[in-house]
Amino acid sequence: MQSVLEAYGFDANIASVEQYGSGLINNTWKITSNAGEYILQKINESVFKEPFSIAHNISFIGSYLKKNHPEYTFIAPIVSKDGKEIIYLKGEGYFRMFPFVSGSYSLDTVQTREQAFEAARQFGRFTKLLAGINMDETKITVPHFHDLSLRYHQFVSALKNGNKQRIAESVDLVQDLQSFSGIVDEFERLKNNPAFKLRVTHHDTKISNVLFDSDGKGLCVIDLDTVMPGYFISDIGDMMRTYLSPVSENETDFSKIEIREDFYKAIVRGYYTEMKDELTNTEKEYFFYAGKFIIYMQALRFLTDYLMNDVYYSTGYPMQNFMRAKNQCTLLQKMVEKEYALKGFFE
Ligand code: GN1
Ligand code: MG
Repeated sequence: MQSVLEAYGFDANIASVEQYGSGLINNTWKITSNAGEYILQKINESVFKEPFSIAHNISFIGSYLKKNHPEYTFIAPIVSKDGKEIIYLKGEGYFRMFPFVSGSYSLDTVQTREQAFEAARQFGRFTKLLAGINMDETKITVPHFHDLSLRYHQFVSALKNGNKQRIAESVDLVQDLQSFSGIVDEFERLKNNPAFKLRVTHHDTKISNVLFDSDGKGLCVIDLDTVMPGYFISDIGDMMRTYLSPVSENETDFSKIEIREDFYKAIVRGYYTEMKDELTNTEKEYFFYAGKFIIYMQALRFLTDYLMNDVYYSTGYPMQNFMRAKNQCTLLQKMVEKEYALKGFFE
C-alpha cells in the first residue's frame, strides 16, 4: 500500500486507509489524507485482462461528455505523479484512484421507490448522453460479458467438468435452472433483431454505483469498468435484479425474497424519462424480459462458479455461491409469477 500511495504523491504516514464497499471483484479502499478523501481500487486482473482498456474508455467517455454535455458530473480518475490514470506496480498489480465526491452519498440497498426512480433515471441519462459517441472507439473490457448464450454454455460445461460432488448435490437447482432455458432462446432471437440496438451501457447498475446529492436526487453514475457497447436490457435487468427485492443476492432466508411491484414501475418510469425517444418500439416491449434475462444469467454464473470451485466470485463460506444461485433462482421464479401484473403496467 505504501508504494501505491507514494505513486500518487501521498505521504503514506499521514493517510488512513480502510476497506470500502461490497464488490465481489475488485478491492476497494477509502483513503483519508490531509488533502481530502479518495477511493482507491485494485483491478482484478483475472477478470479485466487489459486494465488499460478501462483507462482508455474512461478518458474517451470523459472527454466526449466534457465537450458535448459539460453539465454532466463526470468523476474523472486522479492521475498519478507521472500522469497515469491507471498505474501498474510490479508485484502489486494495477491501481486507480478517484476523488470521493464530498456532499454526495451512495446506497447499499434500495429502500424507497424514489431511489429506484432516480437511479434508473441516471443510468438512462448516461446512455442517452452517450448516444452520439463513436462506439468503434470504445474497447471491450470484458469480452462476452453479458452474452447469455455463452453463460449458459459455460454452465453446461461446468456440469461436465466441474466438481463431481458439488454437481451431485446441486441436481435440484440445476433442473430448476434448466427449465428456464427458453430465456436463452429469446436472447438468440433478439441478438439477430435489428430493432435491438447496441448502445453504450453500464453493465453493473446496482444501487451503489449511483451517486446521490444531498437532496436525494441522482447526480451521476460511477464504476465505469464495464461500460461498453451492449443492449439496454443489461442495465434495466440488473436494476430489477438488485432493486426489486428488499434483500440482496447474499440472503439465505429465501422467504424474504419478494418482487416489489411499485419498485418495478419506478425503474421503468425512471429509465423511460430519459430513454423514451431513444428506444425502438420493439425494445420497449422488453422491459420485463430484461429482468428475467439478467437474473437468470446471474443465477447461472453463481452456480457455474460453485461447480468450478469458486474461482471467480469471492466467498465468505463454502456454499455461498450455491446459496447465491438459489437466491437468484427464487427471485426469478417470483418474478415470473408476476409476469401478468408487471407486463400489464407498461407494455
Ligand atoms: C460483480 O464486483 P461487483 O459487485 O462490481 C460482477 C457483476 C455481478 C456482481 C454480482 C466484472 O460485480 O457482473 O453482477 O458481481 N462483475 C464482474 O454481485 O463480473
Ligand atoms: Mg462493478
